[in-house]
Amino acid sequence: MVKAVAVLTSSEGVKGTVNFNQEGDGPTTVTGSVSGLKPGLHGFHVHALGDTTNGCMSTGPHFNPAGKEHGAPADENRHAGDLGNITAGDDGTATFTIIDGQIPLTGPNSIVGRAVVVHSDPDDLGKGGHELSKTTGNAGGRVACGVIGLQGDSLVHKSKDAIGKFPPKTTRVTVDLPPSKLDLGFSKSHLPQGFARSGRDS
Ligand SMILES: [Cu+2]
Ligand SMILES: [Zn+2]
Repeated sequence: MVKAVAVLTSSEGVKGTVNFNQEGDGPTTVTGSVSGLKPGLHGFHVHALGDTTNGCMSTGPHFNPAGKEHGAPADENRHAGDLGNITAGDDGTATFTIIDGQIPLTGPNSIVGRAVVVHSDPDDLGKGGHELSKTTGNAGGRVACGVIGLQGDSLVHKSKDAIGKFPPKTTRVTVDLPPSKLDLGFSKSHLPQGFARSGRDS
């Protein structure tokens, strides 16, 4: 299981958290909650870049490694980043679960390090007939965004491997053994104060 998360921020009071989970080569499950939105539909995409130096404007276009047109999540002709719309209730909060096969968390088309963006208006899913329909879904401004980053559990098995390659910290406590086994050339009583106490970090 690989896990990633994006913390969405905005200059317009919109905020939220979006979680991504992928098991093996299976689809990615996206769950999230975004608050501070106007009620209704809001375009929801993975954009190509994880660059927020100029706010959400610098996150680039929709993530589109296959060079396709903008579309609906179920369309064959869609950007990989096209996740459709999320729907905010009367309280301005959108809570959602999306399962999608084109946004892996590993491999050459991984979305880790890119950005998730919420728009001010509905995404027309490429079918609105507007000049922007086939590129952005005419979803309006970018009201919130966050960079997708790996979450801790993703690296659990790697951490265990790494730990196995280093001596455990308790090997420093060899001063608890009789001085004759230390072969350090001096006795325990001459060790600096504190040296013999434990292997704990200060
Ligand atoms: Cu977008
Ligand atoms: Zn798109």
